[in-house]
Amino acid sequence: MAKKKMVKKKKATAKNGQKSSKKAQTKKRAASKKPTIKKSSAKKSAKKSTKSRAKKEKSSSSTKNAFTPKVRKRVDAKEVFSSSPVIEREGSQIRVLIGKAGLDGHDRGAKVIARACRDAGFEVVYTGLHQTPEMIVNTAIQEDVDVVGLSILSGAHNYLVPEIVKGLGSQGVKVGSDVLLVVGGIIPDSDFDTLKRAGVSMVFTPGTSVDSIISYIREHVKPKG
Ligand code: B12
Repeated sequence: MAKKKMVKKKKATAKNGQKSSKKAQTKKRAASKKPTIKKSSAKKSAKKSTKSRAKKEKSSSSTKNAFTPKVRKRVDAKEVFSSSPVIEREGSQIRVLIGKAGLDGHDRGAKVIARACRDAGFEVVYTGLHQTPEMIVNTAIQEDVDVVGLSILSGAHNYLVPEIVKGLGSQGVKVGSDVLLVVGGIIPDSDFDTLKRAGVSMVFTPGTSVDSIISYIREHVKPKG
């Protein structure tokens, strides 16, 4: 039995030896077959990958720069409308029209300003919602107001304001000398210049204190003489 085992062991080692020698041979062959080119290509590819990574990083950093939002400085309405005119009024009280032109229903601001003007002792005419430019022009002329105040939150100011200015002009009322035109509501500062050129004296955006609006009107509508 012991002999048999020994024989088996010997056979096994012989097999193992064969195997190991085969392995060694294939390794050797592989090593001999593994040409230096492969090694160098590996190096090259490594170099390539580092280069491409650097490129990617560069491009990603450049794209980052391209898409980083630029913080734009907000324009102060007081700076743009610094040279506002002063209107001379005939009556004893300042007469103000609060107009809500357009199709939207944002009337809260208009109502707040109308009430504040009334509390300040002004005579106030509030048009109510959904007025056309023509309706506002007619009311302003009929009521002989000193101030035309428009509340616009719909985004249609660049259409509505010039229409109203044109309508008043066609009836002989000059904006900036016969009446003071002020606008309140959602007005992007990029539109301030356009509105100024149209004849608007001042723009009041959300958050403006009611007191500062009243003071502005008082300072820009003075009794005649
Ligand atoms: C309340 C509100 C509503 C209410 C309106 C209630 C009402 N009866 O007024 C409801 C829920 C009905 C509403 C509906 C809609 N709304 Co809305 N709404 C608002 C919100 C949140 C506040 C407006 C408000 O009342 N502010 C309080 C008042 C006191 O402030 P104010 O009006 O700005 O007034 C101040 C100044 O602007 C200035 N002022 C205003 N008017 C005047 C006039 C004069 C003469 C002067 C001197 C000064 C002055 O003085 C005031 C005091 O500081 C604004 C967002 C915002 N932060 O402004 C959106 C906003 C106005 N709504 C908007 C939109 C899109 C709508 C809808 C179209 C939404 C929809 N898809 O349905 C609808 C339209 C419905 C309709 N039929 O019109 C947009 C408008 C976008 C634009 N212009 O490009 C806004 C800006 C929201 C947004 N960021 O997108 N809305």
